[in-house]
Amino acid sequence: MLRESSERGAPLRRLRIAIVDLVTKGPTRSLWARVMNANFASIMPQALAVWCEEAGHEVSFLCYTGFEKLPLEFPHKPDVVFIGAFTQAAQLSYALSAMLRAQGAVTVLGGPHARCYPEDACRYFDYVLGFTDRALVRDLLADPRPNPAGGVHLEAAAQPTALPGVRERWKFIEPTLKKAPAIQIVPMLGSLGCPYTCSFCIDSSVPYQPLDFDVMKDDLRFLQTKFKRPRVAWHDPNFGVRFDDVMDAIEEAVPPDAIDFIAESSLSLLSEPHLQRLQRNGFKAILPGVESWYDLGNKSRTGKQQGVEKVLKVSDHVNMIQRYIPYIQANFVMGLDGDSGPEPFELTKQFIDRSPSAFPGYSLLSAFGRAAPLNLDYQRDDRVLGFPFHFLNNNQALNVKPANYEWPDFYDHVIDVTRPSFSWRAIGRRFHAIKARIPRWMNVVRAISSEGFGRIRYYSEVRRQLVEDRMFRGFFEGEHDNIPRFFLHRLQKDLGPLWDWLPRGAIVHDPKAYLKANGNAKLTPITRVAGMAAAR
Ligand code: B12
Ligand code: SF4
Repeated sequence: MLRESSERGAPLRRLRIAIVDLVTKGPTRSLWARVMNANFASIMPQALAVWCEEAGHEVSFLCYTGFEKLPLEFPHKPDVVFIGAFTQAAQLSYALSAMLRAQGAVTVLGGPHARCYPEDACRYFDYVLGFTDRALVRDLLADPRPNPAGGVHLEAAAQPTALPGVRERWKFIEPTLKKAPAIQIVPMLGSLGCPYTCSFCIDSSVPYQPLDFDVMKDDLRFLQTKFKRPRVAWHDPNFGVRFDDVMDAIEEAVPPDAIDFIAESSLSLLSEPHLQRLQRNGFKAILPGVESWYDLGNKSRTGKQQGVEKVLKVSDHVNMIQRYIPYIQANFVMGLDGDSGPEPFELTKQFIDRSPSAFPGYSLLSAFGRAAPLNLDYQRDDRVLGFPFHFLNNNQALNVKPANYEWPDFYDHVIDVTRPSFSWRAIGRRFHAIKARIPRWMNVVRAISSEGFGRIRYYSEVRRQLVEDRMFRGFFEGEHDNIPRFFLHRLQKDLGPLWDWLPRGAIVHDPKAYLKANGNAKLTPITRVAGMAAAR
């Protein structure tokens, strides 16, 4: 067991540590990705890098945006590699881990995938971390041993109470932002957890906790020394829960409207007086969650109002926000159990018509393993399908069988709402409804890139295969568990040279692992793979 030297606090063994932030799941050429991926980097890998250096280790840091060459290369042969991954990058991370372990490194996975699917990730990593704080990292690095027979799942008792701020993370933020050619956005965090309890959300069971306001103020001042006009994206799950405290801190730290801010906030927090204050302080983009016309009324401040009534209310609210904030993305979840028939989709179209300036962010309902308590119900009802993780990014697969739709009908509706949302008419209306130059062009790029046009093509192809290919449809119906070639080919293409490193069995997972861990399952075998992937 290695121990820290008592004299200088330096570790007995200085480790070479590589930290990889997988912002995306494979190579890309999309214009949107080119402009934005580096701006979607995570805070935790940067925080981890600070902690590792503080503990005396040598750190190399890499943010993978889809434009770097695969397999990734590091300046020195690392002893330990930390990988941060969303579930969509699970297979990429598994292949990387296999390659690095073969080269003698100990591998550690953290991030949303590790939190949602620890059982699966332990099959491919030496360590899998849930909530992570400085003490956990220090303990792990005291004696990082390989665990070839199965990874060790470690987690802190709760979310950390403090994280390194921008000033400390700058060394790792700067090279990441060099990869963003047009606009650079610095990630910041003011709070963790959320007081709301939306049943599908990973933070519905994590207590709300603000982070240190003094660190926040210092970071904002620091950024003014780095950019003429800094841009900051708040990664808080729900920004502004303690609205006055956060605004007081911003106002104390920097002059009004000195920094462009972006935040994800629920409509219930966006009252007119709050918007006036946000505008005064430079907030330029807000991403409220509408989610559904039939559920989650408390979050959008519409109480018991549903259907058309809610559309009118939300639409008026969004149009009011637009008077203060130039860029709005309204988020919707499609496939929730409260929805049935064409009406929810028709209502979304009405909303688009009534609120032409808002960019609609559509997500397909996704049950990310342990993310939300609601997932236990889906698993108990045998409704969760084993789509490869690679497609679980809120838009390429809905991994819960819809309660009230046949699959082709569901996709018809999805296409029916996506098309008019990204038609040239809608693009034009959005463009003219917004005065500010960057937001109006951002919307055009998003619509004509993978998110708009790309998704219409993708959903149309899925819809076609659902009606023409019995085997494809059977997988969606849960009649068999042979993953369709459509998905396998895409996965192979995305992994490129790393495909050969993907361990046997790593394309499939047990969609009921969470339920089984809770000791309440009708046991079914894990998903199998047919055809070419059987070789994995
Ligand atoms: C901010 C945010 C974003 C931002 C910033 C993303 C980023 N790179 O961090 C933006 C808007 C860009 C974004 C995009 C997406 N997001 Co998002 N996002 C969030 C949100 C609201 C907060 C996450 C956060 O930063 N929390 C603060 C950190 C400090 O806490 P934490 O995430 O709990 O992390 C703890 C541990 O997991 C661990 N940890 C985290 N990372 C790492 C890394 C390492 C190496 C280690 C060791 C530990 C570790 O330490 C932390 C402290 O305990 C969450 C929802 C939520 N309420 O949590 C969704 C969430 C993470 N997003 C989600 C998804 C699906 C996406 C998208 C795929 C959506 C899309 N289709 O575009 C993309 C993917 C982007 C990408 N980088 O791959 C899912 C992820 C589910 C999953 N298992 O993959 C979540 C959980 C929302 C949900 N649907 O429930 N997102
Ligand atoms: S308000 Fe947002 S962050 Fe909070 S529980 Fe609901 S979806 Fe999650």
